[in-house]
Order: sequence, then structure tokens, then C-alpha cells
Amino acid sequence: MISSHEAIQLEDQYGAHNYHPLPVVLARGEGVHVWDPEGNRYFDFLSAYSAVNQGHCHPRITETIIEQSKTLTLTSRAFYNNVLGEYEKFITSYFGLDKVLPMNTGAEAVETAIKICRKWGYEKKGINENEATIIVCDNNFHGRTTTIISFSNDPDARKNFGPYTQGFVKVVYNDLSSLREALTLPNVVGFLVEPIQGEAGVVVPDDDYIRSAAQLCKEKNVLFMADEIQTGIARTGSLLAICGDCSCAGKCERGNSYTKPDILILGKALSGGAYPVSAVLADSEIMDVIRPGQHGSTYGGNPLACKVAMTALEVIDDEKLAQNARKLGQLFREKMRELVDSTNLFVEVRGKGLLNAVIINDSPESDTAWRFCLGLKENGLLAKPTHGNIIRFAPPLVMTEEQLLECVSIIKKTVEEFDH
Ligand code: PXG
Repeated sequence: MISSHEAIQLEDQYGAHNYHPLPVVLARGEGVHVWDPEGNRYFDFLSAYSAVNQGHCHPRITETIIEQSKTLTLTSRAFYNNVLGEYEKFITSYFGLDKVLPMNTGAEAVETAIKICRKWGYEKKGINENEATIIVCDNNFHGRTTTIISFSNDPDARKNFGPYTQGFVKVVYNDLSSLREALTLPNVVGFLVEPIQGEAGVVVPDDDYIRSAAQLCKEKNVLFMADEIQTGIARTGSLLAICGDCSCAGKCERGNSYTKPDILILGKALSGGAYPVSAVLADSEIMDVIRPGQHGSTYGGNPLACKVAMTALEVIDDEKLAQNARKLGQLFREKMRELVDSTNLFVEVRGKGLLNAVIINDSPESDTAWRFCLGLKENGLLAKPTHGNIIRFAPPLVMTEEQLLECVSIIKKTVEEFDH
């Protein structure tokens, strides 16, 4: 096996420099752990940005891949395949919406949602062609395609990638009056929102924000689109972040705190990190605006992806991962709050379930969070800053309480070393 040093050199020489990874090479993963080529073991506290909620190389998901890859992997949608329909029935009943449009990556699913929303605006709402407007939020992150970066306000994501796609207006996140005002603009067809802003630094809105925003949209006949690519699939202690503070003890019941989206966007953990699988769900009156030839993807809905997604979602229920994330999240924030109180380094901890962030006592432009993450790595835990002073902590949801407490000790030890 090549060494860490060699692996880093190869990426540096032959790969586009579109990332700045932490200097650690991962060669193997199992559950909450990953190993480098030299055999050092780490706790994964990023989970591939919440894609690996079910843990690395989950045996049931791996088994599904092996079995289906020996049977049939890809047919394209030129023909029917014998898994897609079964998957469509499964996932629509799982999330409580009539229909699904299967794609591969998160950004593709967001693009799909935008296309459905605009088409619905023209054909169902009677908006004049090419005038549809979609409301988005400041500091959003929805992916990297040209249209999506057109409504980003991150200079790195945007600069020199223009000209940009038109038809988007921004509102302040977690500010209902800002949304209310934008909804008075002509030609508004949709509101696209992350129920918790992950990339912005795990920004959790007020308890009533999502529900009230959806209500305002409903009053104006505007589609409420939830991007749950990072927050969904048990990460925040409920099946979806739009479930609110649910107390479901098992399978999602969509109880009183649940807000129904008009369009639900999923990706990442839909495959447990084993394969790129994304999906857009909506009720028929919305989804039916898409007719043959108007949207698609070679790999979208392939039998391997469909099987993987079904197993990945079954694992969420069978292992009660939402409930585990809910319980461990509370414990984690409690322990981090002790560090906020007892040290100068951490000033805040925030989050929901096992999607959390600590804010470090320095500026967003500083490299303090980066240096702290290097310290964590030396002590056997991998995390990554979202800004110079914010570190996201998002371990796989299969973690045990004992493992979580071990991780808390690693973080504590690193803080103590760092303070000196
Ligand atoms: N929506 C949200 C809320 C996301 O967090 C996407 C859409 C796009 O998903 P894809 O599969 O197209 O990456 C995300 C992705 C990165 C990166 O490397 C992406 C995310 C988080 C951190 C880094 O571009 N989230």
C-alpha cells in the first residue's frame, strides 16, 4: 500500500487543486472509525459531510452492493428496470410524498427541484415565461453547479464563474419579515431553504421559523422547498430537520412538529455514503409537470442505486439512528458547554442531534480552527472547520455513548494542549 506521504504527493501533482484537505490519508473505514495507510485509527467526526450517517462500510449496505452489482447495475431509463418501481414505492411511502424523481448528486437534486418549481410556476400558477423568481437565503449552500452558485454569496464559490443564472432573490435566513417582504414581489414561485444551514456553520433557526416560513409560502401559493441533503436522514435527531423537535420512538410518524414540504431534496446519506444517490420528492400535482424528455440522468434511478438507498433507509429505522442522534446530540452539547464555560477557546456550541458546531474564540479569517483540527487529528479525531473559527462535529450516527464520551475526552485533551 502506498504511504500517506506518497498519496498526498500524487493528489498534489495530478489532481485539480479544488480542495484543501486536512493532511491525513484515509485507507479504510468501519463504523465510526477510519484508518490511515500506516494503521493509525481515527474517529470520523465529519462523516463525509453527513453522507456516512449509517457508518463506514455498513455490512448490510455493502452486502446489498455486492449482491445487486452481480445482478444488474445500469440500464439507463431507455428501458424499465425491475428495481426502480419498488424503490419509488418504498421511498415515497417512507417520506410521505406521492412521487420521486431519482438523481445522483446533491447539486443535481437541487437543480431538479429548481426546474420542477419553475415549470410548476409557469404551468400551474400562470407566471409569464422566463419571469419566475425563487427566493433563497443569505449564506446558503446548495452545491456547485453554475445555476446554484449564481445565488450563493460566497466569493470563492462565485468569482469568475459568471455569467450567472437569473431569477433568484435573497432573504435573510431565520428572518420571517424578510421572507414576508420577498413574497410580495411579483412572479415568486418557490422558497428554497436549508432547515439548518450546514456550510454556513451549523446555523439553527428559531423553533418556529421553518413552520412559519412554510405557512407564509402556502398563503402565497409559493412552493416550500426543503434542502435536506445535509440535515436529513436522521442527522438532526429526527428523520428530517423539518420534523422539528419530534419524539418519535421508532419509524418517523410525521407528528405535530412536522412541516410538510412541497418539494423535498435528499442526497448524501440516502446511500449511507456508498454510492451517489439523490432524490427529489413532491406530491403528484407538482411532480406531474415533468413529462418525458424534459429532465433526467443516465444514472438516475439505476437498480444498484435503488437497492442501496432502500437498504440505507432500512438501516436508519432498524438501528433507530434518529433516536440515537437525538440522545447523543444532547449529551455532546452538554459536554461541549462545559468546555465553553471552563476554557477560553470555545465560545459557543450549537446544533441539533449529531449536527453540531463549536465556535472558537477568534475571527472567521483566522486559522485557529484549522490548527485545532490538526491537534484533534494528532489525538485521533477528524473534523474540519467550516470557517476560520467554526468547527463542525458530525460523527456517524452509529456511535455508542461510550465512544462519544471517548471523543469528548479527545476534544478536551486537545483544548488543554491548545490553551498552552
Ligand atoms: N445542499 C446542501 C445543504 C449540501 O450540504 C449540497 C446541497 C450539494 O451536494 P453534492 O452531492 O452535490 O456535493 C450540499 C453538499 C463540497 C461540500 O465538497 C459539499 C457539502 C458540504 C461540504 C463540502 O463541495 N455539502
